[in-house]
Amino acid sequence: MDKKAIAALLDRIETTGVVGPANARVKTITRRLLGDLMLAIDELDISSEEFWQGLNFFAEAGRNNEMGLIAPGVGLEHFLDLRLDEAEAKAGLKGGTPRTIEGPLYVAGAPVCQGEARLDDGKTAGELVVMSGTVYGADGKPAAGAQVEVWHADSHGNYSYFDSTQSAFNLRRTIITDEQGRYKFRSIMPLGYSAPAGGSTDKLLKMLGRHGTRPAHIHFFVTAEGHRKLTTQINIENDPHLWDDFAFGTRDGLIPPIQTNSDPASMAALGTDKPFHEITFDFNLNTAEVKAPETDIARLRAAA
Ligand code: MBD
Ligand code: FE
Repeated sequence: MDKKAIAALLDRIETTGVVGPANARVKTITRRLLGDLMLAIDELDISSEEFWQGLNFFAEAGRNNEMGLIAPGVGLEHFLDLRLDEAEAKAGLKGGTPRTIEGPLYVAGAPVCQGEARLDDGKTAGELVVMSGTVYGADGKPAAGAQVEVWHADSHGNYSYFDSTQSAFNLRRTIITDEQGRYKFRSIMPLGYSAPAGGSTDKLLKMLGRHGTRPAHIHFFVTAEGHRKLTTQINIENDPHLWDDFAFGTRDGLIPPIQTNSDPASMAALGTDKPFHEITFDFNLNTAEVKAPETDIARLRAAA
């Protein structure tokens, strides 16, 4: 198709039916994305049938509430991380715990605990895990009173709230670090999440010949006064999908070693007669005094 005809149509779309001032940003983005789509339709010779199938795919994904799952599944959420990394590097930021995708399964309003927390409700089956560490500020000193929001899946890969069989805020807490900047929690070992079978994400991934499974992981938001918000995860080492994550969340520096503790006194203190898993992981935050895009990202999130 004649590129000039596309440009002329885009001009006409912009100027037709104007009844008031436009949002300039929305206008720019709309023109660009529409134009790129028209070019793609033309150059890939996308048929009318394919066009309507595509449109209905997104409509269905919206009805299924899976748009937030398709974004990480096609690598777009990781792309946003890579862009932020580059912006921070350009702004001169060095070090700090690597960020990785938030994903669509955070729920605001989890119970707040001081220093320590138990994440599981005691009814959720799974191997016991104890995770602890220190939050360090940009000055290298422990950050007391920092907020560690943690959430993860159960041993079937399901998240409370989205899985209505789990109790409210199961495997979700907000932990405030103690005077030494430390946090600690006990929970149960998660399993990697999989995109719901038969859903929009699953359908797309199947057509791409890909699976929709993540390796086991634990999510964190770490916030402290004067620091950039850190969105990250740790992975459970040795998961078969560790470097085969459909959502591209695994990163070097986010795979702590996991120890097995079979000390009888430690086991007894936790009320278990089985050895348990121990993870130590520190978070290093960056200063807010930097000219880089905001990391406390506003987006629609679930709230109980
Ligand atoms: C998850 O648990 C997740 O973390 C992401 C990024 C996408 C889907 C499910
Ligand atoms: Fe997750």
